[in-house]
Amino acid sequence: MKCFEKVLRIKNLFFYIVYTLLFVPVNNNLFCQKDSLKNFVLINPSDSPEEIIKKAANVTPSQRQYEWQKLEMTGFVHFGINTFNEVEWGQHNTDITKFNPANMDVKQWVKVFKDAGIKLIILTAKHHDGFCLWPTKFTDYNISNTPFKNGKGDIVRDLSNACHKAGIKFGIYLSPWDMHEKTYGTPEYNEHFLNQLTELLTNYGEISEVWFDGANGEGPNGKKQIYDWHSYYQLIRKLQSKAVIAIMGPDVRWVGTESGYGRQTEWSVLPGTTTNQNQIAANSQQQALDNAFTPRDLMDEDLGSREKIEKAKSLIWYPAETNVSIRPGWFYHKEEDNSVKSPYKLIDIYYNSVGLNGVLLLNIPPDKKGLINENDIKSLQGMRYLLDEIFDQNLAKNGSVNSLVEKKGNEAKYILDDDNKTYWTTNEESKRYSIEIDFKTEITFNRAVLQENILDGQRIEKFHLENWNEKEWNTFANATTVGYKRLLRFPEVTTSRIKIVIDKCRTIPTLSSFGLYKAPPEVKFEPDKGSFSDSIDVKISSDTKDSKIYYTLDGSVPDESSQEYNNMIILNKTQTVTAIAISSGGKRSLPVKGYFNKAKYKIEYNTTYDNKYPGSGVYTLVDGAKGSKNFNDGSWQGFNGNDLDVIINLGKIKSIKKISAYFLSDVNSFIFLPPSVELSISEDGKNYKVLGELENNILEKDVKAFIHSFDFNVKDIPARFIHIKAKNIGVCPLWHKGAGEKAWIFCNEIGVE
Ligand code: FUL
Repeated sequence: MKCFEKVLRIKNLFFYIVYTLLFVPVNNNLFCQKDSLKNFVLINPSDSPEEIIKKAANVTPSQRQYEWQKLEMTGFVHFGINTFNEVEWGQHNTDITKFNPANMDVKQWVKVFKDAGIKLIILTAKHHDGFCLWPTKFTDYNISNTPFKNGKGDIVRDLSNACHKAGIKFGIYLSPWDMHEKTYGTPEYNEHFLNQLTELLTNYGEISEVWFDGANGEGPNGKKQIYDWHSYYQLIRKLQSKAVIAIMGPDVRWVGTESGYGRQTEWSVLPGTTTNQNQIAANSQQQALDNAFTPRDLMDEDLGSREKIEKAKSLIWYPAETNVSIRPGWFYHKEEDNSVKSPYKLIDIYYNSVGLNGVLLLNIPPDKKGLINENDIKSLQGMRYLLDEIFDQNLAKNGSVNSLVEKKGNEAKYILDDDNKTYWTTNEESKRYSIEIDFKTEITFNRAVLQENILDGQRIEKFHLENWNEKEWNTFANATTVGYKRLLRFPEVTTSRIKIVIDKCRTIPTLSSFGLYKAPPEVKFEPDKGSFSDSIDVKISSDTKDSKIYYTLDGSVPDESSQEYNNMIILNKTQTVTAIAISSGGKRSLPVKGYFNKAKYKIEYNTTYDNKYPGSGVYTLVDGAKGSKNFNDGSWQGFNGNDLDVIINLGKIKSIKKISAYFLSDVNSFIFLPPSVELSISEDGKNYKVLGELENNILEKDVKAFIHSFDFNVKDIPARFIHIKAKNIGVCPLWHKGAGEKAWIFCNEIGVE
């Protein structure tokens, strides 16, 4: 055996020598590059503003930050005991025996993510409730004490294996806040947390991202924890040196919102928090940063302008991660099946995250069965279709590129090759830089992509694009920062020449890549939905000039054989319009639906609804359309702090049997049922008779969102006018987190039978 090992070692040595001989030049380069990466620099009190800008321009990502940035799209899986209780945050003592995903299929998850173009998946190994998805030795509150696979399950194992097999990177979310762990709030908890980290970082192959959330609530004994962040970082560096530490860590920062929309000006170089020269002297640069890094609030609009960095004591490379969920919640809730973000919304998020120098972290939560829902899959497929269609062909590719200033070896032509490592730069600083591209023939485009060579730093502060319109140069797009990637959308431009003009830059600029693209057409309705009284005029438009629009009125997906849209469509009954646009080049939009509902009756308002939640306008309550439990699904009309008081006019005297008023309760979102609803009727609109008042006796505290209908069974009473008065509790009650703030009532229909 020993002898065999020796042979192996000799063999390895042999390979090492051959490898070194063959690849030394390449690798040396790599190492040089690595050595020259400086993601942390101190500012000396004597540094002039110019010197500070120069320093900022030369702060660069560490190798792990650079590898992470190149992923562009990463994915989040929120899955755990919350999935089974349909809550966002669990409790310290939740019964975990409910955890039993019957059709659990991690391969399906990985396929869905991979097909969407996602390159890394982060799993909530432990969320704030403390329940662990792997059989940790350090608490019983874990998957082995659930019925799942008779206690033999390990979702961290299954998902990490499936990811690695599919060539997808794997990351972990280990919530520092642990509501269940009894040592939480004491120094022992830091030991416990390190033990759990050690399990996750040693038993599951390569971990590429460790995600630390900032929430620090109370543990089971009411105490909060003082986290020993630096020992966590040290352990991660030791066990998984390539992993980035995100959010409450030194490598990747939170963009500052969970909407999916980053800043228009997004700097990766930010003021640091340290001034300690000794730390730099005593440690490697990265260790110095880890030791000095203090998690902090990063929600400001301006994080890295000249003004900010000139006041800084140090500068760090600290790029933005833009996290957002495909659904309203992070965990799966059945009631959100119809609130999955549409492909166009996801594309908008893509432009505003990846396209704004960020990395997108998109959450797609599996359901109780352990599967990703088909609505999420459809949306992701739509998003992928659009991304592939948009970025299919770089129309600038065959242009000839010219810049008056360029450095030898870094000529402007390199912005059009497919290699991100080659780039354009200049020898000297100047006030303005301009690169011209001549396509020889006219091209039409409406999207642009720019990339800086961030291995040299992030430098461009302002730029614009011009096209030659046979008379003069005309600006068609402008923006501020570029960084790793900047995507621009603008109305179609047809031209044979363009210019990229850099108006402001920190020292000399670099540009590694440039592209022009033509997106498939997109259709829009005007209005995009609505309720109407007699008839409604619906206009459909496409953002692409040379496209045709087709539509159907029966819900089916239109194609070239469907009705072609020319003018307005006039609807005089409840109908769904489905439209697509097809460009002359054959590029297709996704089908888009518009829902138009004809009101059954007339309605008058004695109180006003809030314009933030208008539902589908004045006929919302009488259009026959109801919605889901999601307050934001567009079906609900909201009254903020005031009552709902309306009169419905049936048009003639009718014999009525039942009146039902549908209200939403979602106390988490400040929406309460009316404490009482009063009904009165009239035949002439002058003399009203009160038929009754229904009270709400449901205790809404601690209850999830639900719809409640106040039903008046009135047994064949003649009436033409129906008067409904629903009281608002006014302000949120004392037990509520918004105590004293205005409360809402939400109504989406008043049904008359
Ligand atoms: C937040 C957490 O509190 C949420 O539950 C979720 O995990 C989100 C990604 O981070 O801060």
